[in-house]
Amino acid sequence: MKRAHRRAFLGLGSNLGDRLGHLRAAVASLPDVVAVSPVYETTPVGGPEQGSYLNCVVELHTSAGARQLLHAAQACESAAGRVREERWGPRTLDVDVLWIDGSTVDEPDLVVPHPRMSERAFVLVPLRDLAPDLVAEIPAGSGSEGVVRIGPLGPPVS
Ligand code: GSY
Repeated sequence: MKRAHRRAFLGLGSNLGDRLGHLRAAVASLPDVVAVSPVYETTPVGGPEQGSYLNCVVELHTSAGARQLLHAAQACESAAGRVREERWGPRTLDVDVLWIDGSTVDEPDLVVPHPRMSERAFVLVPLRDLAPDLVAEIPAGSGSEGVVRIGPLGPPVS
């Protein structure tokens, strides 16, 4: 039976190389994107000392399941030349499956909704732009003072 289209959100972040270019290329290659939040420059959360991130959130209307979305996310990360070295360390591109309407997954390599999304202003602020119904508040201590709106993502540069 064909699966119905569901609303889903992915979080994107980059703090190495052509940060905006990595975000634009990922959004262009992801399936079923219906909306893209503004881009924010954000203070790194966790990990070693590292450069600031650009973050945004995309909304999909998709029949893809959580694992298919994880594979699409990992393909974007590979295309951006991501090398998995230090946990929480700097990266050309990070794409997280944040939330899928009506879907929960709890597996070693994939947890949906994303377990830390409600603690991270760099996710909550752009997510609220697209889905105010999902973000009741930005909690104090989530780093919102380090989240600065840059503007729209814009198209990939060919
Ligand atoms: O979890 C995504 C990668 N990441 C980020 C990020 O995207 N933005 C900010 N501000 N800090 C981060 N720390 C990690 S790890």
